[in-house]
Amino acid sequence: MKGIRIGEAEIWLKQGDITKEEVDAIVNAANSGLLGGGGVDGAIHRAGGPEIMEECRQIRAREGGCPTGGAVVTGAGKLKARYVIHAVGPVWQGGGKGEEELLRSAYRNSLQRAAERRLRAVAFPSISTGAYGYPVEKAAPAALSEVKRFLEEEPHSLREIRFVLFNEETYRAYEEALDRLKS
Ligand code: AR6
Repeated sequence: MKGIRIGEAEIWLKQGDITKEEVDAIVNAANSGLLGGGGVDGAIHRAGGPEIMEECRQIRAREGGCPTGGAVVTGAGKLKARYVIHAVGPVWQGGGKGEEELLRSAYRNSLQRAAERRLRAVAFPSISTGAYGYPVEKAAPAALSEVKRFLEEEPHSLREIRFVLFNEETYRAYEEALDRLKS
């Protein structure tokens, strides 16, 4: 595990399966329709049970889903976390379509939703770097610097942000980005 302190909060990196985390909220890498899918989204719905999808359906009926760069909250069903924050990252289209700002926005909005609920501990996956094809060596520094900026500049209740990275390659990319952020 590797970490950095920012004011009263810490950012930690670990390799693992986010569905197992005991935190106030885990973040899902969702799609705008909140329809479920593969990757971390599939794993969260499988482990959490059908209640989460039912709430997603209600949000879709009420608000038409969630825009790219946005984040919406549901309960967490059978998961140990209390909430799931469904964040929608961008599909990578080469980098010239505002992808970095949309990715930063997905992290920022997730943290905003957590702060509104006065949450202390939140776990993130590496949003957009699986099915959505965002290169992880570009996504990792954007994700970490946006979280750091939020913790430094916005009013919040957060004490721990945990990046739970599924594989070695992703973990290494975040580790390198965290080292650069420190220096
Ligand atoms: N815990 C933590 N990370 C995981 C887990 C897990 N259990 N499973 C996979 N990952 P992806 P995206 C990692 O594809 O790129 C879905 O179909 C994975 O290795 O889950 O944002 C949605 O419905 C990768 O590093 O999300 C959307 O349609 C990271 O999570 C679309 O994919 C993100 O990969 C979203 O694509």
